[in-house]
Amino acid sequence: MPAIPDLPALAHSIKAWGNELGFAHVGIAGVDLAEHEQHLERWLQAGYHGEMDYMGAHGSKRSHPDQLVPGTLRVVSLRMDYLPGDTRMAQQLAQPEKAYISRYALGRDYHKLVRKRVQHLAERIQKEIGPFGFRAFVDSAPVLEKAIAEQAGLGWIGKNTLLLNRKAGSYFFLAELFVDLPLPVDPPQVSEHCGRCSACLDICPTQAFVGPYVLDARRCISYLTIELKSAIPEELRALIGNRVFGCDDCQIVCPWNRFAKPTAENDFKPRHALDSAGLAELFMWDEKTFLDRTEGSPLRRAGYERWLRNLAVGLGNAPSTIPVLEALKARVDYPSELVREHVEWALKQHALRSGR
Ligand code: B12
Ligand code: SF4
Ligand code: SF4
Repeated sequence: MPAIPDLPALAHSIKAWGNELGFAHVGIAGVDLAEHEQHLERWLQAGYHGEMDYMGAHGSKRSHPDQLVPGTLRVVSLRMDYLPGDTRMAQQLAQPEKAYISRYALGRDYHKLVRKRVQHLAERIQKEIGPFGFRAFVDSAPVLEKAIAEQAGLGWIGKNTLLLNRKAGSYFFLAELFVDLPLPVDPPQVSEHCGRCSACLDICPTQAFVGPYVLDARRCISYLTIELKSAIPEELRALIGNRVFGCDDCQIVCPWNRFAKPTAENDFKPRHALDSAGLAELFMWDEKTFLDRTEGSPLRRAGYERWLRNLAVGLGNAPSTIPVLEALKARVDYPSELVREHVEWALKQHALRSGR
């Protein structure tokens, strides 16, 4: 029979191993997320999830880790920084002919990379104590990741609905290791440090926040450019500006992100100069170029057709320069109805602005 592990010492080692594997912060939570379950239910009832049917598709599993993976007693919550240093976010956003790609998406897709690291952590624990029950998750499963992170003491859920940490801001991914070990839990974060600030709510280009802590995803640019499969609602197109994949405005403006640290992961650094590319240049990529240059990148999630849809919106909001107009005209006969309709809309914006 394997020896019963010294649980406090094991918890301590898990955190140290997590840090060695590139996680900036590791905490341990129990499985009671009752308060968050109610918030989730209200959010779903209001329909704020839009087309993201998966958000409501798993019954109560999302707020009960022990229903998702029976036998789970604790959740090890981990965060990994992703912000590449010197990405000139504000400058890129302020140049309407440039494409703004949200900073988490400039390099390699995080899902596999982070999950593999969590898996390594589990293997390290196994080496120490022998077989035990575990599951590793990053974003892709029905898990209330921010609520778990708050319970594990990694930070608080801010008014922008993201997990914030006083020493690190919010530019990080969250991941979890569900375990069947009765490890000692960390004190949950009970204080919140948004105070009277409302910068994120005020800056949101599409006014997607219904109020503090509540986001109507259907208006969020991240949803519109990444999750939404159909046409982008016309009344929101002008508000999207040059944001073509995700949006960072409610993080850029957050005072706690002054403390964000650049990522140590080379894989998250920008590929193909995506942090400074022009809209017209990206719109002229053919499908093969798109597939080649987005291999292993989060941008693949959009697919080529929606990539063009998003860029057409950006081009419609750009100044009427020759490269912008030529790029749009080159795609007026594009075979996809979705793309054509957005190109027509974009050309109409230029015609309206020039009074034609
Ligand atoms: C669905 C989803 C989205 C949707 C909806 C976002 C949302 N706020 O729910 C869309 C597509 C819009 C989106 C966008 C983004 N996302 Co996202 N997303 C998720 C996902 C899959 C689920 C989030 C969720 O559970 N939503 C359900 C609703 C109910 O939760 P909520 O709005 O956060 O509300 C919570 C609190 O605000 C509170 N609450 C709710 N109502 C009320 C009311 C009151 C009065 C109070 C006090 C509290 C309260 O309780 C709720 C439950 O904990 C998670 C991964 C995961 N599995 O958790 C990633 C995740 C949240 N996303 C992430 C990221 C990085 C982003 C973007 C920054 C990407 C980008 N640059 O474009 C944007 C940020 C937009 C924003 N401000 O949230 C990271 C966030 C990391 C962090 N530091 O927090 C996550 C954790 C993925 C990951 N593994 O790293 N996302
Ligand atoms: S990501 Fe952008 S659009 Fe979405 S809530 Fe934040 S500021 Fe608004
Ligand atoms: S911008 Fe202000 S209100 Fe919004 S999350 Fe940051 S501290 Fe909180």
